[in-house]
Amino acid sequence: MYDTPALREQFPILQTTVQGKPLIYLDSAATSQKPREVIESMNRYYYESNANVHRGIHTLSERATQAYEGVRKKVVRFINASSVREIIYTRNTTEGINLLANTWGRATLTSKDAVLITGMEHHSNIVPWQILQQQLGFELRHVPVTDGGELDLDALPRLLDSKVKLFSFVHVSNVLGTINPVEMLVRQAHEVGALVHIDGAQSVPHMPVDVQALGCDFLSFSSHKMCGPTGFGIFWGRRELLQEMPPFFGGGDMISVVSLEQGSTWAELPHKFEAGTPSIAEAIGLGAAIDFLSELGMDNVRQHEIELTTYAMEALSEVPGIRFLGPLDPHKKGGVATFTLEGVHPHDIAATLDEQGIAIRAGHHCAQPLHERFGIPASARASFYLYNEPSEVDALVVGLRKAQALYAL
Ligand code: C6P
Repeated sequence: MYDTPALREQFPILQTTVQGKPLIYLDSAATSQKPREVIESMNRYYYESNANVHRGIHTLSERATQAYEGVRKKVVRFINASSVREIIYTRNTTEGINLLANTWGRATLTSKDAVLITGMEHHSNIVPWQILQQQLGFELRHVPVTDGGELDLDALPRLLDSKVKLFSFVHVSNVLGTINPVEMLVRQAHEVGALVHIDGAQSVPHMPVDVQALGCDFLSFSSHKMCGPTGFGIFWGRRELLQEMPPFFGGGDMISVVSLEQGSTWAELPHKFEAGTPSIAEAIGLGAAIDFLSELGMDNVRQHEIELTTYAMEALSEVPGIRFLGPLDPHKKGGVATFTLEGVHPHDIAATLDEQGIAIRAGHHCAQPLHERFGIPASARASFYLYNEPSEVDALVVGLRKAQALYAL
């Protein structure tokens, strides 16, 4: 394991104050904080190597291209992909899913088909399919969620039949924290001939993720939740599938030949899916974030979160009127504690905590259908990452008692 106080020193923002109090940042599921090395890697790029990639013959452009393309190898190792050709740069998880819907989905799906999602999806794994459904007329099904916040696997046999061409589901729920049984779900989907897309937004930053071991066909995740910069993400797909898929955006860099008379042909993977000048500094920042996480070891990151979540679930359950959403067992969930507090609106909880320098998220967390399932419009969520400590959980508990004293009848 690593030394958390020493690690915290590497995150400049954790030394800051909010409302005159030391910052306690418990909102890493929304976006993580960035270590100095990530921030400096991006600064270094702008100070020393800024140039467009793939375009210039000059030294700076070659330097920028090497740094930018080198990150693909780091991503390959991080998720155990087979080749850099499978690593598509995007803006975020949302763009990855829209890419899948608008390329594979648009080319494949007909009104005779079905797409299966689940009742615990983030809006970014619901809305792209709904938009496409309106245009193509396929059936959009979902696996229901149990009272305990897990997928209702008993419902799977009636939902997962040969009409289903894609099962797209979240690995770790951003609200419930539930870790879904990916390998088993992939096996069942493949048995009926469906492909599988995993929303890895909340898993890749927090635990080892090996796409070959999971057996999935596509994976999307965001850099900003894993110590990297915003505006950057990864869409991974099996090479033979990507090869067959049409491009997403058209423009510079994604073509082989463009002719006004003959039309255009596409670049080889992965560039077929990457049009226009990309986010170069952000790619380099993600590379530094992957180095940082790899040095810590993703097993250690996961272990730290299990220990902290165990501590948090015990401490929080002492708060009267608290009701948790999702599994209670920290081994079955990611590092989140999502709850409602009797008599206090989640927004009032968050505002009261903010006055004490504590950042959590309140609202529907871009998962409205899930909140509807539990009959609530909103919840409060504390989310933990590799830099959080038990003393911050203690402060959260004190803060919640204050909110109760202020608002509860
Ligand atoms: N969830 C949260 O506070 P983007 O915005 O594209 O980087 O990630 C979208 C996304 C997709 N799937 C899951 C499971 C997610 O948690 C998120 C982002 C943040 O929960 C911001 S809404």
